[in-house]
Amino acid sequence: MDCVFCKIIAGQIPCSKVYEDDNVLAFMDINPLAEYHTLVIPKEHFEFLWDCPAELSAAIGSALPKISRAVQKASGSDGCNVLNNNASAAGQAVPHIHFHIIPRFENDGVFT
Ligand code: DGP
Repeated sequence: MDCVFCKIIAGQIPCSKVYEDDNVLAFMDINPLAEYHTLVIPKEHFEFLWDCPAELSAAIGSALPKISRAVQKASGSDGCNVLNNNASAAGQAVPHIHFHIIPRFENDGVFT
């Protein structure tokens, strides 16, 4: 197993866990673009979003609203970006599906 996120799921690499259910794990990004930048991943390994089965996609989709609300409350942010970089051409560095939840504040300049 050479996937860093699978190692986090297996407990072989520590993380700051913020949410967990049967299918999904969420934890703080090690290289945050903003405080409380959170990653949401399926526990089952798939490299690309377009390979994610419907049931697992539904589990991720069900978790994202509650995790983004928790991130918003913790950070006090005005909004957030929820985004998936799918494949290297789109900026995917870790080959395990993940969604970024990035707190945003008015005029914070994180993304132009
Ligand atoms: P992406 O470019 O979409 O593949 O973003 C990968 C993100 O994963 C990046 O923001 C940093 C984060 N990351 C990489 N390795 C680790 C790790 O070992 N622990 C945690 N918490 N985050 C990691």
